[in-house]
Amino acid sequence: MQNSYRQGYFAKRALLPQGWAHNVRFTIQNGLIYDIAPDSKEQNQDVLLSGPVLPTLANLHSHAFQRVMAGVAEVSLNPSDSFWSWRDLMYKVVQKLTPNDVQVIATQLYIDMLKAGYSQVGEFHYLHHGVGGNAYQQPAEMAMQLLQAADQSGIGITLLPVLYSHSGFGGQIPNAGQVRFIHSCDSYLALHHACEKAISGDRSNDVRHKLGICFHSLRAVTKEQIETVLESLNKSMPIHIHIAEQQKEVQDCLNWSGLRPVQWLHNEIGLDERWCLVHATHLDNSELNAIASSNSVAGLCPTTEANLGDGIFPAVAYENAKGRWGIGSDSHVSLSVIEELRSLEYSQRLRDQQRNRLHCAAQNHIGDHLFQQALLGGNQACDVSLGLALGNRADFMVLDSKHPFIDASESKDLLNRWVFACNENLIKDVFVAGQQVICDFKHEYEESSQKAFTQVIKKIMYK
Ligand code: NGQ
Ligand code: ZN
Repeated sequence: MQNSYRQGYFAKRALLPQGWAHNVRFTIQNGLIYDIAPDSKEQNQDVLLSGPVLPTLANLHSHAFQRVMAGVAEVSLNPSDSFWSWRDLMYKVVQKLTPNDVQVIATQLYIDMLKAGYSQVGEFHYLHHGVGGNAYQQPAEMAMQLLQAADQSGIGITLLPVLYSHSGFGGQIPNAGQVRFIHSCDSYLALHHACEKAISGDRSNDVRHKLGICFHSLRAVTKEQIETVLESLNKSMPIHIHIAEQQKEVQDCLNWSGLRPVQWLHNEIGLDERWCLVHATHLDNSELNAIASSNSVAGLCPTTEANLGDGIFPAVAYENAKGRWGIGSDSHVSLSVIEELRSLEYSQRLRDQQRNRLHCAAQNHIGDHLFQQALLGGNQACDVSLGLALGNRADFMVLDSKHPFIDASESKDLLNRWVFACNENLIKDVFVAGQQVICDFKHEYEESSQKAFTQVIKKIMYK
């Protein structure tokens, strides 16, 4: 898949792990960065990159199918509209989707992610079965649609097949809206092996595809199930779970176990750097410190969390405790790295009635700090190495040098300009594992993908 020829690239400025550098020359071989040096000279056969070069990010939390309903739940139907009434609507959409629909939706979604500066997607995949809950002959049928969508778009995917068995704490039986999600431990392990086979078959040489373990939430699995799965599967894969997103979930967990969700997970299972705790919105101090000191990643999805009315993640306190975090676009009401980062910072400002909340001793530029943290957290949660450094996967994006803010800004201001003062898309070119997937703002298959997606939206939402 990747090119074994070694190609050179040259950028007048590029964001390296140590900060902005000038006259950066790097070469790529087999999809990886073979060498990289600032203060270099352009060489004859080099590709000249036309603007500032940045790493792309991993989008650590996605439910691809939800893109089809993005924006239509913004209708007041009841004074008590909530996360839970949104979920009822989402379950209705779920009942209609065919494997081909999922592939069409995901392909367009992944193209849009690439255009937004994400080059890896953590796909939290729980729509496993046919209508009515009938298992497909091939247990990984739906997962394979997602892998194909990733292949067509050129994005890297960290496939996270989800174990989902129950509707509430203490092993409650699933409800009618959940029948397409449900696995026992045994059937989950079979699914996981089928996914592994799908990835390690034709795609085994592909540095873009990864596999992880996933529990939908503490509502959906029992302690015994978590233990069995973790015991049965490879010990190095990332582990994702939704946790403590809504106050009701915290309260239900307390009623069931006497413990708050993160406390329960920390005490009963244990946390380490393999874990990505998605949302983790509602934390007391001891939970916040437990996540931070375990080196787990908090999987923050600021635009979805705002859209669903979850609450405000305590990011200032969490960063003071040296907590790691990354970003995800989750329900896909927004596909924009900058909007996720900006929303996170602004939520802290609105709560604290202060400015400039997220920064660190080494970095007082908010945009730079946010971008760097999201890069590291996304890498850890999705099991990838993005970032312009030797040996890393050769993923990067080029910003539009024609834009006055990009052209005129000194490097120290560039990320702040982009994150806080630009709404138009300034991502001109995107490369994944050395292959150019976005060229002058466009994706090769964009037109046909958009046509197919339009038909699926009409069929699912308006027929
Ligand atoms: C999901 N999404 O599984 O898609 C969830 C909602 C639930 C978010 N938490 C459903 N954003 O948690 O039960
Ligand atoms: Zn989610």
